[in-house]
Amino acid sequence: MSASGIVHLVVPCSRESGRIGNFLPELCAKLDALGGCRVLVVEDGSGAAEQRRMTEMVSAWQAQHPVLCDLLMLPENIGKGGAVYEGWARHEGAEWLAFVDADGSISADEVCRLIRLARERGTDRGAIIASRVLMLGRDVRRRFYRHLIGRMYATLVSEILHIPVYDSQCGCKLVPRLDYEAIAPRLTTRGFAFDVELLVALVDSGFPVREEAVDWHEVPGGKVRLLHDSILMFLDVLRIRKQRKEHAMGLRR
Ligand SMILES: Nc1nc2c(ncn2[C@@H]2O[C@H](COP(=O)(O)OP(=O)(O)OP(=O)(O)O)[C@@H](O)[C@H]2O)c(=O)[nH]1
Ligand SMILES: [Mg+2]
Repeated sequence: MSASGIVHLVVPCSRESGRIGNFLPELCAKLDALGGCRVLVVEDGSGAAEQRRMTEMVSAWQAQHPVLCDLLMLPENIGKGGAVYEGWARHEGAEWLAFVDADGSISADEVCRLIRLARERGTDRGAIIASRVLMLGRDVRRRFYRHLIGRMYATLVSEILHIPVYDSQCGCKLVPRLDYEAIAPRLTTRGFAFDVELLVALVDSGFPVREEAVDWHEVPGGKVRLLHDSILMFLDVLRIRKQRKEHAMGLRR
């Protein structure tokens, strides 16, 4: 295990050309300085005009930031999870697979802190996931009703799936590549609930996962339709629970 493991960080983007400029250049500058990281922006099916804008922006930033890879552009929309996994498939041997949301809700400094923490602990001590814990000493700013629905969803996930996770949905996670590769064949969720399935598979396979409280602030322009997507995500959680049972029965047979 290497203390300075290479981090392959995917930034999934769906119509993000309006928001990413406030985050990606700063993130890349900080990761250039940190060293041992690669940033891959994955844009899937947001239309020709949006994809042209993203291509232009990313190639301009690439000229300044060696950390930034060529934009991965996919013709069809495959969901946030689909985009993250497509990006992770291009890991080129990195020790850590990671993603961070494009809107900068988790700052570049916080991303660097999580990477440092993951490296200090080492890949054998497992995944690190960001968690929005409203507590003294942390700065978490989210509109009240979003906080409420988010907490309801997170509590349901934890109760229904019996995993003691506080915040399954926070938009930054780092997973040791070898842990991910061991569970990847059983991951089928490509929408917003993909991280729930990822966590369940890691926990069930005995891989350690640690939540780290982060500073987080809501950035306007999010694409999640609160009620609609929460219902879809809830149905995904029920499906994940069913598939988990089938998987466990398959292992026992
Ligand atoms: N590539 C790709 N990225 C997606 C897709 N859906 C969402 N994303 C990205 O996932 C990240 C999180 O999306 P947001 O719209 O910020 O949603 P959120 O952070 O869960 O929720 P709020 O910001 O609170 O609305 C962003 O980087 C989005 O661009 C998708 O279908 N494809
Ligand atoms: Mg967001």
